[in-house]
Amino acid sequence: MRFLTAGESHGPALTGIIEGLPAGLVINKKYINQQLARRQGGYGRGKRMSIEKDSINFLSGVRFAKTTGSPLAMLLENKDWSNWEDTMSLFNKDEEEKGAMKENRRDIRYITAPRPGHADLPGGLKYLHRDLRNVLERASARETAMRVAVGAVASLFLEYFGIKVASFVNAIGSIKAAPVPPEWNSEQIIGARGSLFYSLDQEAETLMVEHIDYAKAEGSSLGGIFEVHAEGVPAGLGSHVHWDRRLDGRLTGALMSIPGIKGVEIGLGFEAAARQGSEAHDEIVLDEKGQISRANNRAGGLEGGITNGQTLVLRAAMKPIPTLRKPLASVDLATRSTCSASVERSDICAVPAASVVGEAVISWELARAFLDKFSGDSMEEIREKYHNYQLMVKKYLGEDHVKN
Ligand code: EPS
Repeated sequence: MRFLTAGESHGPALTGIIEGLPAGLVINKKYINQQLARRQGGYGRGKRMSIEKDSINFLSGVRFAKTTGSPLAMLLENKDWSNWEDTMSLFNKDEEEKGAMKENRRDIRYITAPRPGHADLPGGLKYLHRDLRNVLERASARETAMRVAVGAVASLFLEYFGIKVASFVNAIGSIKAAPVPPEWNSEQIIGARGSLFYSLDQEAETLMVEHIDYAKAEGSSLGGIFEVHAEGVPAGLGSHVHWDRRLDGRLTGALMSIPGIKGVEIGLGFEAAARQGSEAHDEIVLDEKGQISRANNRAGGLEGGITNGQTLVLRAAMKPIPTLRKPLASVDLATRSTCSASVERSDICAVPAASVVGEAVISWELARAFLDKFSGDSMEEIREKYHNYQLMVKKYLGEDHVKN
């Protein structure tokens, strides 16, 4: 299963195609739109979010609300496009100008002063773009809206097999929320969704609001940390046998691919480096029912690149958004003179939104790993393979006397 997205932040629309989805998956549009609305929320977002009201359109691959097995094509319109038709014209204006930037063209918003921390300069160097808008339009986190739609389809697939993925915010800048125990279940975590920062600590959120307001007044921005849990994941997804089959690499790679993410952890993460071995692992024990279990979940549900049946716990750190109203120093590439970096409309903080994207990318990678193991072209075929494997695992663990 794979997906592609296309679309610029201020172009007409974002598009996404998922190929390899099994037939027979029920597509719940309302659920997908709820996830899109969550991505638009969170305290600290900019004006763009009041322009857009993301709502998914399906173009193919679904019939009577069920997938057919053919590629699923989705479209998200950019309402803001009507304000950008000149600057982002697909043909007319650019063709007229033959690629040259004319200063007298005031209606076209060219960018030549790269923002430190954004893709502007490296993207300009790589593609030899003189107008850095060609870079930022695609580097913009607007693209993550389609990834949330794709991830929501993946989570509909996972929920069918009892797997739930949920996220929450545990820090905005230097303000930390109280830690959440690794055994917290998804229902408790989903309780974070209604709050300003999607965190589980209302007291910390009061301080987070002040922190954002201060950063805004300073013309600055803030990053933070979010956490993703996946519950009900069977043991045996991923593999230790080859580097690119290790699921921890795939999951963390997916999180790192979200714009602004600079660090990722699984389970204890960086803290494990400071602990002794005796304090860093999860002892294998027999629980009160006599079943093989684990004393805790420091590994975050992954050992040897394979899921071990415990809840997956991943964390990601997002840097502050690089667009600053009080901009950092830059050099204008058109004039080679020192200047202030360009200022675009932006967010002060998008960590709550990133937590929703995190949930989406983890759902996607888990659905892929699930299909790697229980591959099939229809939901029925996959369900049967999964069911058989569950019986085999019970037998392997000597629990086959337990009624299924
Ligand atoms: C975003 C859309 C963008 C930004 C933001 C995230 O819209 P616009 O550029 O029109 O304001 O609000 O993107 C960035 C901060 C960035 O650096 O790319 C979105 O839909 O998430």
